[in-house]
Amino acid sequence: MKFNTKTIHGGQQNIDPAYNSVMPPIYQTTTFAQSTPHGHKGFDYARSGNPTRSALEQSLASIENGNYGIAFGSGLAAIDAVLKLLKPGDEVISTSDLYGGSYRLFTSIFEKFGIKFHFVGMDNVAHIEKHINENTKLVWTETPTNPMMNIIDIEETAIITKKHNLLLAVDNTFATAYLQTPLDLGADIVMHSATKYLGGHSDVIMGSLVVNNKDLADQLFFIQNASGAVPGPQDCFLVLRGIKTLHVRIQRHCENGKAVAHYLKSNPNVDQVYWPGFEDHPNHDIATKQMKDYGGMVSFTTKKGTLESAFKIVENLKVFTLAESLGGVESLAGHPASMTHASIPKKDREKTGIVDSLIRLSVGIEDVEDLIDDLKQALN
Ligand code: P1T
Repeated sequence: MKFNTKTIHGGQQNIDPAYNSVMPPIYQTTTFAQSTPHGHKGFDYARSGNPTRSALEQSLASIENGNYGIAFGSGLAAIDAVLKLLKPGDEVISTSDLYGGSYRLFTSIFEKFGIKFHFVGMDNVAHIEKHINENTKLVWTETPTNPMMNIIDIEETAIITKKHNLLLAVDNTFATAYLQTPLDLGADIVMHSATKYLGGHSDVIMGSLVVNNKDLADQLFFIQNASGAVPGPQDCFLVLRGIKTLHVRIQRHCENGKAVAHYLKSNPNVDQVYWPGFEDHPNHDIATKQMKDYGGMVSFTTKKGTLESAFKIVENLKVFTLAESLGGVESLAGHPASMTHASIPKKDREKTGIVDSLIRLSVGIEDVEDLIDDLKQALN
């Protein structure tokens, strides 16, 4: 099956043996009757498993070209489950440019439990190897990164992690499986904030992991049940519905993202524009190699370079909504330094380029002329 067909049919065979409904029923139940207390086959308690969740998990596995999909109550809950594979004393090498909430989870929660994190600029993968020692267990990447749109070479990173017998996890939230499939490039775990493009309509918080290896899947399913951060069946239904239009939505996000990025570059009040489709983007060639297109996320700084100049723009936008999050059909604008990345200390934030005048756009699928007109008036 090719990708677009998989978004609709992948893993969806025999989803309703009772009535053959085309979409899976929403099994709104906490528990399932058992015929015997021992040796029961099938679903029992709904934290451990639910048929609507299973239908979604099979869809997730199918679109990411993996064997096992595992759904969680949020993207952070999915990342939390990956870190629970580790034990005190273990070390993680993470990209230094990543979602602020991932950074906060690493430093405010897991450091307390004795896990050590090294934050490294991974736009050059040679930087990774310098931090590997006998305690290193996991390399955590995000590509394109949030919000600087840096591109990390997944294939080259996987060569390093395989050589040193480390797990490689890729946060694929910005690209989605439509643009890149990290497992095919050698990653062990692909993670999503399904809240974003997979759900696609800004109406559900969810996270997911997809893996190929059975032992790893068993450990993660164990953590999913034992820690209990599972999504409800209504939310699973919504994400499953979102995935069915993922390919058409992402195509339009990419078209509109490209037009907005080029418009911003031509605006005299804009300084830098961060979008991997530009030929002068530092890792444009890697983006072209590993992605089908360049995505709908664009960040930029103002010529004035001040916090006030960025605030004025995001407050004046009318079609773009000033809000956290991304990946929905509607365009959103955010100010990373005071919103999504406020939990990263200012000096660390600025090292990666998250300066006070940086604005991040999640370009939606409205008519692009309306988006550009809106930016034109707000940037005036
Ligand atoms: O919000 P949640 O579903 O828990 O996902 C966390 C997360 C993980 N990884 C990436 C790359 C993300 O962008 C996010 C969430 N990001 C936002 C809310 C945001 O506006 O950037």
